[in-house]
Amino acid sequence: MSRLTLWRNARLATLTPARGGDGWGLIDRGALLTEGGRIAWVGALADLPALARPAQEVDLGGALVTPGLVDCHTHLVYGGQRATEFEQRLQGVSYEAIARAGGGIRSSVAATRAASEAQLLASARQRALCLMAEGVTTLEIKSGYGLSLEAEVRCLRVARRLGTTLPLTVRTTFLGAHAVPPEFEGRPDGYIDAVCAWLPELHAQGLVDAVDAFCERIGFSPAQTRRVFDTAVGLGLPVKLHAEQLSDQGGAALAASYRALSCDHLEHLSAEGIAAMRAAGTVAVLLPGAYYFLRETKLPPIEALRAAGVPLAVSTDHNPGTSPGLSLLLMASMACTLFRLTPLEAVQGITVQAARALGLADRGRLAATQRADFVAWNLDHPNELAYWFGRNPCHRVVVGGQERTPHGHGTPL
Ligand code: DI6
Ligand code: FE
Repeated sequence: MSRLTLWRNARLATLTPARGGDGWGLIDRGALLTEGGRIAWVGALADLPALARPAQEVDLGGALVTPGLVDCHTHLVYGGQRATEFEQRLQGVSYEAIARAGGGIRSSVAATRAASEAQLLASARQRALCLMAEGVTTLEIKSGYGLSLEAEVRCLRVARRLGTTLPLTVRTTFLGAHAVPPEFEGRPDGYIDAVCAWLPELHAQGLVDAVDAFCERIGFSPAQTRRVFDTAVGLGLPVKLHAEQLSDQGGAALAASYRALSCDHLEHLSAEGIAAMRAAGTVAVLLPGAYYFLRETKLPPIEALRAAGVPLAVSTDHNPGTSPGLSLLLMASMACTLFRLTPLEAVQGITVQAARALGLADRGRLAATQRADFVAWNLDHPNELAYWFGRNPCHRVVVGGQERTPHGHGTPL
């Protein structure tokens, strides 16, 4: 029997431009044919191959359909919250000063260590459901609030568990080099030794898809970052980097020399960093939520990145300290208003370019052989994805060829 499903009566934004078309790749009166978890064919219904004999048909009611959204940078697993620190920052205490005084990331580390695996799973699951309600079908989750082997294992296991129990793909990233934990106070190199020793163990347990570090004055030096990357590359793991968020450490060029999948934040990125990222094909992940919540004023060099042809992704950076937001669509909006991306760039940034930042070439566009992850929206045009905020237009979500339930969170127009 045919395993083909025909999804008809859709207006498609394929993000695969036809010759002479714009980047949206719009197809009116469109249809998708899926086979198992993959897209077998995409086009105008009138062009459906005569040989296609779908076993079932689904009427999408004329809805706008885009690829499933990809949130490529989150710190979703942690204990507690940091609203009091937010109040301190509003009183004028800087994020760096709070970190240096032992608060910041370290306070989330204490709360994470104190939480059970079941508690961490329950809170992270609620956050994942928020992102999923807006059409996220692939989610990256970093560790980095455990900072001991046992607690990092716990956080990565929770991330993996979300991927096996919820209808979405989860990619895990080991961010042991996020901050120096209290037991290594004053001994950052000793802590990096430990991180490098844990990584083979975590990898052997199948818990790590990529390795990240926080290269910053209040994080780790380029030399320390290099040691983490050498260990990752020795295990065949791809790397990415929190680079030039608060200062220019030359982190982007360093990461590019390891063919990093992405460099993230980049407010203080230099021309050399841009050139190195371009040469290495490294994606720039823009995080307007952190820029907004830290009330930053220094913009990432968007125009220079665009001129160099560096791919631009956009993500929530969801975390308790610098970006407690759980709306990828709001990030798309802020990527336009704060960072001056076009709506098309912002939507590419939460789909195809975000997938690229995770090293995933099989998603982010609607095209034959891509994963059958797509979203039907209560919208007329895909540029509205970066336009509305505080409204969820997500109508139906299909993951791996299966409609996800509960799917209806949309507000009818
Ligand atoms: N940069 C960030 O914005 C997050 N981590 C990082 O390296 C913030 C982490 C936190 O403040 O809890
Ligand atoms: Fe981050």
